[in-house]
Amino acid sequence: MSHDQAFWLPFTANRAFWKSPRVITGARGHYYTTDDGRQLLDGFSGLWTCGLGHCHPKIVAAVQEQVATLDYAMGFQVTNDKAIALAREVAALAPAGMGKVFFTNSGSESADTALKIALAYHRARGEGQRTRLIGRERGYHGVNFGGLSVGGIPGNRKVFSATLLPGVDHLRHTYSAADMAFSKGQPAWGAQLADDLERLCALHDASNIAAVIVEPVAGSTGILVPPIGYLQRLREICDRHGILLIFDEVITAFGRVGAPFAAARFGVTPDIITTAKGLTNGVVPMGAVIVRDGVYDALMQGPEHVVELFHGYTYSGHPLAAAAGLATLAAYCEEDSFARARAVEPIFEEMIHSLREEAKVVDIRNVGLMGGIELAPRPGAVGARGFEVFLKCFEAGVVIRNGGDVLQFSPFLDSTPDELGRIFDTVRQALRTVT
Ligand code: PXG
Ligand code: PLP
Repeated sequence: MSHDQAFWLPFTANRAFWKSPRVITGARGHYYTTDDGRQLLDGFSGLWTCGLGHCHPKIVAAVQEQVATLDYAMGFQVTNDKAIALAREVAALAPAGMGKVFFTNSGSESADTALKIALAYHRARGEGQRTRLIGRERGYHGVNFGGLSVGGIPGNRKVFSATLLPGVDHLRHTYSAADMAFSKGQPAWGAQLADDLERLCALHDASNIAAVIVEPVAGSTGILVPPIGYLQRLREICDRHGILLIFDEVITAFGRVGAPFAAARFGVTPDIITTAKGLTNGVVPMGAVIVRDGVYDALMQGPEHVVELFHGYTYSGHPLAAAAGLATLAAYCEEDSFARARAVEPIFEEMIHSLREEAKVVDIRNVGLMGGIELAPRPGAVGARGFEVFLKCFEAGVVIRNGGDVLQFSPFLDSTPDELGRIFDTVRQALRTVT
């Protein structure tokens, strides 16, 4: 038997895929090359990952040099120079007072790491009864058991329902079509939805709750932008009850919302920030969990020779990933990428909302360079219409993504008006031919 189709693709309809495979073999700047020699304009920056463009020359050079200098060094009780340097740079970019950085290899690992740090923190302070974790409906925190448990995407949870973590509850999600459809940027309505946390504090007793984890802007679930004042109110409630606030910024960090972090954009500082994707421009897998100094300090107890946190990955702070991260952060700075993204945002906003009158469009949402166009589902075939628009765009030379019937956009931080115009013209044509 041939093993030509041995690869089991993640989050993919595998049988349909192998009937007409879509295979990328190269990339440069804003374009992919396919195995049949076509050039595709990437409207999704990889998978929210590559805001600086593909094969950025300085990142490529840094990785090439690193792999020939230090391939790997033991990461427990020993480390490498690049990991130390990258932690320093990440901390310098982070909100004031968030000065400690724990490295992982992905967003999923970042989410599980953050939840474990929160539990360890409370225990170290003598509040070991604080074990409950609060997520939010429609939240995505990766696919490992911790992140899946606090996550709120029904399709991801269904099969694993009985084996999710106990002691988890969820805030209601922040979407209400009747109150916020076609909002540009943050919806004016909905700050009061944060009060749902007070309901859970009353139900479980706040003294049992360790942490609340939310995406500042929910990405995978179809771009849910936080209502004005919502994140501030979550912060206030957490402070009132001694609960740690975790922002999952795997998508929103490093320029995606026109700032180093969504925390900076929205003016709310959490206790822990999880990142991945844009940390290395997607070039080498890596995540980072950024922690408020006081949380770290609370854990630095006991005899000095004893490990303070029994957690870590073989590849935490991998030198190749750290070299990519250092070059990536330098490029963001040199190219003024976050301010550029902020400057592109109004053009992106105007163009995405120009699709409002197209048939089948029921909502359009955006903030920073994150955008979603929600389509009415085809009766009896939820998600089919969104997937067909994705396919039509791919055939027409533009890569977008669909999460069910929400078309998703994540253009490069230095996108030009012409590129954005081509992306949305292609989507418009696809919408006019899809049934
Ligand atoms: N948290 C958030 C907020 C994410 O967006 C993860 C955690 C998990 O990261 P890893 O690196 O383990 O995949 C993510 C990942 C989509 C899509 O369609 C988004 C992600 C993954 C797959 C699809 O928007 N984000
Ligand atoms: N499984 C086994 C048998 C291992 O020895 C290890 C690490 O040493 C792991 C899983 C975890 O791998 P990682 O540290 O890459 O997450």
